[in-house]
Amino acid sequence: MSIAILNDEMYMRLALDMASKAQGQTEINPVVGCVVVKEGRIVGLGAHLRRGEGHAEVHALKMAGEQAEGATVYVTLEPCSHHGRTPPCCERIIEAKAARVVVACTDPNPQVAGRGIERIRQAGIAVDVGLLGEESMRMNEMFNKYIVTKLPFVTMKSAMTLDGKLAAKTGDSRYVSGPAARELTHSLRHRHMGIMIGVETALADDPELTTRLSVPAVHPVRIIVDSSLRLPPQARMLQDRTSRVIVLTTAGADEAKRNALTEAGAEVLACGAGTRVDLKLAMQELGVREIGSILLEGGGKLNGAMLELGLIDKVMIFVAPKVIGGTDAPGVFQFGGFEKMSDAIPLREMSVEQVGSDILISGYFRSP
Ligand code: AOF
Ligand code: ZN
Repeated sequence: MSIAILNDEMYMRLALDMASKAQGQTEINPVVGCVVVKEGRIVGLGAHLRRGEGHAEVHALKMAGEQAEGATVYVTLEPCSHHGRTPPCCERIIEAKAARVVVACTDPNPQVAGRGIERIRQAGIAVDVGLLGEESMRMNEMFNKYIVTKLPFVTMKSAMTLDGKLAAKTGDSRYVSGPAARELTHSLRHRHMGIMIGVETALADDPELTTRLSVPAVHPVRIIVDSSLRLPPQARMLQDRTSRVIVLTTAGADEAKRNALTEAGAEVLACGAGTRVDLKLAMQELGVREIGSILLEGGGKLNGAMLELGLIDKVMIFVAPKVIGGTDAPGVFQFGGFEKMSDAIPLREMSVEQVGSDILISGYFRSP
């Protein structure tokens, strides 16, 4: 094990580590970590663990008590300046008489947006901004989008063969990727507030769409795109009561089917009056219901429709080193497509890693 050098970066990394472990449990709130250091000793640690409960700085300063006076406060996000569910953290830091504050990145929340830092500086406390800022921003990419647009951040996760197929020509897809990739997928379910699939997948697999790991984890809200309400009220996801089920449909959907699904515990949401679900409107409706992030585990058609509408922020595609063939076997994105290669939608900020026996390609369709 390497010896960590005692410096600003080491303390900020500790704060970031604490924040990262809380990903998936703060709902639409960011993950934030805070470390208070006085005369070379850590005197306070804190993280924001749950929406509605204490912010990271409050926990860390409480632990530090009187030792916070003259201390350095490391925090992964700009201390808030607004009265939300908790009082402003910038005031708490000023009251504690800290000597210096090191902030990884500013808070994009329009209610904060630089005011927290400004307020602390006005009180005569030195503030340094930007240390490990990129990492902190990435960690809160879902929050960063939602807090500004009120639209969910959509991560599309898929697994394909070397020839780009989601399944065999028979529809069999158990399994494209190996156990390590599947384990990672369940961690992604824990980290997103919602999981979205199309009704075709729901009918073919009757999935539970829960988070299943070796330890207990948070289950996402299950969201099914179902224009003509073909989801049966007996579907497994409507039996287990582990988390909500939202069925996105159209205004013209059959009333009796709607009632049957509602009776079975689903929330049925009409999105648009056309024959297909208006996916843009659906994202707005889910945003209004405070679903700040969605893991899209769609079939090729739903992935294609979401992509064409520019509704996918991030992709994570596992490529399994095997070929299944089949001219009609479904591909990862099914849509009309473009005439020229120069019109192809580029993946930005791509990263590649090996996960078990598979390759994971991640990147963004829009600027993060
Ligand atoms: C901080 N430290 O640990 C967090 C912050 O509903 P509330 O009162 O919890 O406020 C949520 C907002 O506060 C959130 O949108 C973000 O701007 C900020 N989160 N700020 O100083 C923290 N979690
Ligand atoms: Zn705060």
